[in-house]
Amino acid sequence: KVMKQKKIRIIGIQIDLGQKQRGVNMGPSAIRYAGLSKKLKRLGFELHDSGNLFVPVRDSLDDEVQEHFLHSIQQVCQATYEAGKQAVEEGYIPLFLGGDHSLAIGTIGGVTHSKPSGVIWVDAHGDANTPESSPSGSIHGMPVAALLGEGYPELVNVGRAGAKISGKDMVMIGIRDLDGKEREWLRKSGIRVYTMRELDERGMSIIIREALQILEHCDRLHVSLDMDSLDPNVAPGVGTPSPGGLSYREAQLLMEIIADSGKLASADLVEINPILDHGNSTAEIAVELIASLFGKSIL
Ligand code: 6HN
Ligand code: MN
Ligand code: MN
Ligand code: MN
Repeated sequence: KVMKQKKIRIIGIQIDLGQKQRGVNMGPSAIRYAGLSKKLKRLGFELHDSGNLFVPVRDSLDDEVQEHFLHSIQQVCQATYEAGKQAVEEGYIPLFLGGDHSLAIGTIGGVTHSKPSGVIWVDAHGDANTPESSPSGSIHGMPVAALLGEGYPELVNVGRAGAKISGKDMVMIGIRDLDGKEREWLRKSGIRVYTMRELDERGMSIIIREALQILEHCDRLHVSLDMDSLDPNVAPGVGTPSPGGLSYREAQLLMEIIADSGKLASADLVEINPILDHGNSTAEIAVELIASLFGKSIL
């Protein structure tokens, strides 16, 4: 199957407010520097890089530290929502470059504004904490709960009131690091969670085909790719590394099989921290994965 849409809009979001490490705000630059536009153009896409959305500089927000930057994250997610909604309405596939994963509250909200979408969440983590369950307080650990209607009302109600998706419209792949209450919440959420254990036992090919079957009722798919889903030996430039992750080949196969579905309609590429990277290797791998997600094939 071939993708129907041939126009991509790149939207950079230099947000580092959802977590504690410095440097993840440099992600959009690192990804562009790694040659994203050129690779996607070579695949025959029309490309529109809309630049970066406004994100306040962390050092200018000392008064928000106690509140985990909730107010500014809400504002950035609201702007992200609008940008995602507009891109879809104008016939683009939005490709959001992060920044930390808190931005997914805006991206997934925005792309589901007028049409529903299934979500494939690729991550070491569940990102399904609420302010009560979170051990860190960091908002990048909360977007899934917020998208399903739980947690800070300021985040739940970004763009439009209430939940943006339901559990049956989401699958998670690569999961290996959950907090106690987060685990309980996920079990009841209706989200199909493919852990690393299940992946090791059954293999990526079988799992992603099954996941696409679960999302068969969705005409459009959003992929949220957190680069910490990969093993830290492969992708060291991330703020919350977790051992025992996807190999480069597993991640490639995942992207290739999703591309085959012909249903990719939007994507996030998040959590790249160039300060912690070896050279620019994590961004370079990310660009290779995105090319496969957009249909690059070997032969
Ligand atoms: N991410 N579960 C941890 C927390 O602080 O809530 C880690 C979250 C990581 C979030 O990688 O996008
Ligand atoms: Mn994440
Ligand atoms: Mn993660
Ligand atoms: Mn706190």
